[in-house]
Amino acid sequence: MTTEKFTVGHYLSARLGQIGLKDHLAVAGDFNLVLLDQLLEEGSTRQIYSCNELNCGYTAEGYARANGAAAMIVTFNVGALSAVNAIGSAYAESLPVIFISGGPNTNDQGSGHILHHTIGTTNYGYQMEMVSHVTCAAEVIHSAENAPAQIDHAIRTALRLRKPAYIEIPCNLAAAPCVRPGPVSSLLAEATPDRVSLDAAVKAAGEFLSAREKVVILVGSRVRTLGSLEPIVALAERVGCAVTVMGAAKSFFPEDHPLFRGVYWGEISTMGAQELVESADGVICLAPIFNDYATVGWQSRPKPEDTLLADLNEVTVDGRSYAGFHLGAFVSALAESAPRRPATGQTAKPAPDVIPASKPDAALTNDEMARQINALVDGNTTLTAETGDSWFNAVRMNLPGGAKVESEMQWGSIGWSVPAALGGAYAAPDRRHVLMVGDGSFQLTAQEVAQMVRYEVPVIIFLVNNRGYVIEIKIHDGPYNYIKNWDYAGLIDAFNAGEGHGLGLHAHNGAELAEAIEKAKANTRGPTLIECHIGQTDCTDMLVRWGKKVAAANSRPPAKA
Ligand code: TPU
Repeated sequence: MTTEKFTVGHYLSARLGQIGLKDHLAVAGDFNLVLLDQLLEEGSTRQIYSCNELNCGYTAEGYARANGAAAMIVTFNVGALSAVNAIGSAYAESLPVIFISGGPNTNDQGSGHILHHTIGTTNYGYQMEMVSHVTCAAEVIHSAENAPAQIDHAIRTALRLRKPAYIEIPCNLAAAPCVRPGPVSSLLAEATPDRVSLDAAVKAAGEFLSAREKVVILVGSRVRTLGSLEPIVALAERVGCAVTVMGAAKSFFPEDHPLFRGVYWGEISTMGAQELVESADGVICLAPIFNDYATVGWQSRPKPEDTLLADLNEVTVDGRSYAGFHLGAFVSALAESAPRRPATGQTAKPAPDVIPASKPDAALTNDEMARQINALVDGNTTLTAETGDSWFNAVRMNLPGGAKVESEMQWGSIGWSVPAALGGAYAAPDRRHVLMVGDGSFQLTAQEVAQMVRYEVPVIIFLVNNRGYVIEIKIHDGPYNYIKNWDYAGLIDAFNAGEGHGLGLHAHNGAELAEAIEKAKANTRGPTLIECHIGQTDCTDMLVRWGKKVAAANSRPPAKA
C-alpha cells in the first residue's frame, strides 16, 4: 500500500501476506473493529467472515493444513475464549495458526475499570494466560514501538515450531503509527540445524538399519509439517522397505506406490500392515502419535526396542536421543546415506479390499455410500473425515496418488470437519473438496455451511444420517447417544435464503446417491449436501472392533497403590 501513514494493523497485515497467506478469517467485535479496518486497508490478504469464533478457529485450522499456516482475528474474551477449543486442535495437530485477538484500550489496563465482555474483574491478563497453554508464543502488545518485534516473534515461533501463536492488540493501538516490515526471510528461515547432532543421528540410524533384516517405515500424522511427501518416498526407495501409515496419517504416503503396504492400526489394520509392522525387526516411525485410539486401547504398537523414533524435533535410536534439527532435515539426509537395498518391500503388495456394488434400488448401506465416495476421490481431491465412522470409512478407502485425507484424530472434536473443510477449500480452491460427516458432529457447527453458500465454495458434503452418535454407541451405549433428527438437506434452502447456490439432496438408495453425486459435481458455485440415510446399526466392522477395545481400556479399574 502507498498511504503515508503506516500502522500496527498494517504491519500485521503486511506480515500475513508476506508469509504466504491469501486470506485471514475473522469475527467482528468492538475490541477488533479498528484492527479489521487496518487489515482491509493494507489489503495483502482477503478478509473472510465466520459465523462464530469456534468455527473461525477450525476454518483457520483447516486452512493451515492446506496452506502451511493461517490467521484469524476475534474479539476479546467472548470471542477468543470460544476459539480456544480450535486453537487446542491446532496445537494437538501441529498447525501454525496465528491467533489474533483485539484487547482492551491501554488506558483501561491496570486502571481498575471494569470492562464489558470480561468476567468482571480488572486484571486483563487472564486471556493470554489461558491461551498460553495452547500456543507456542503469546504476545500482548503494550506499545506501537514494540509491536513489530512482538508480532514477528509470535509468527516466527509459530512457523518454526508448527504450533499456534497468540497476538493481542489493544483496540487503541491497531491504528497507531508503526514502521514498515523488513525482509520476510527473518520469519521464514528455519533455524540452522545442528550439523554435528544431525550427522550423529544419521550415522546411528544407518547402523540401526544395517543391523536389521525386516525394516518397515510407519508414517505418522505430524509428517504433514514437512509440506511434501517426497523425502519420505526417497527414504523408502533407498531402504527398499515396506511403508505403512497410521490411521491419522492416511494419504501421507502415495497408495499407488509399489512400496505402500496399508494402514497400520493394530487389529483393524488394512492390507496386512499389522503383521508387517509387528513382525519387523526395525520400524522407522516418522512423527507418530501413539495415543489410546491409535493403539486400539493400548493393545498394539511397534516394539520400542525395534523402533527408530523420528519426531518433529528429536530422533531416538537405540536408546539415545539427538536434537537440534527438524524431521525434514533428518529424513532427507538419511535418504541420501542409508544402507541401500532393492526396493522390494519384502513382500508382494496385496490387492486392496474392494467393496462390491449393491443393487441400485436397494436401501442405502454404509458400504455402498463408502464405495461411491471412494469412486469420487481422484488425485485432485481432499477428503475431510470427521470423528465417527467417517474415520474408518476414510481409512479403508483406496486412494489414487495425489488424493489427500484430512482427519483430526489427536484432538478428535466433533464439529471440526465442517469449518475445517471450508478452510481447506479457501486455501486450495483448485482441488475438489469432499467431506464425510455424521449427523451428530454436524449439529455442532452446521451453520458454517452458510459461509460456503456466501463465498460460493463447492464443498461436497456427505451427511451420514444414522440418527445418533454411532461411534459412542459402539464404545458405551446409553440414552445420551440418540439425537434429535433434522432435515439436513432442507437446511440448505434456509442458508440460500433465496440468493445462494447451495444444493440439498437426499439419498435413500444407491441410484439416488449416484444421481446426487453427478449433481454435486456440476454445482460449482456452492456446497452440495447429500443426506445419506442409512440404518443405525450399519457401520464399519473396523468401528465395532476398535470400539470394543477402546471401551475395555476406558473401563480399567484404578491401579492399586
Ligand atoms: O459416525 P457416527 O454416527 O459415530 O458420527 P456422529 O453422528 O457424528 O457422532 C459422533 C459422536 C461422538 C461424540 C458425541 N464422537 N465423539 N463424541 C464425544 C465428543 C463430544 N464433544 C466433542 C466436542 N467432541 C467429541 N469427540
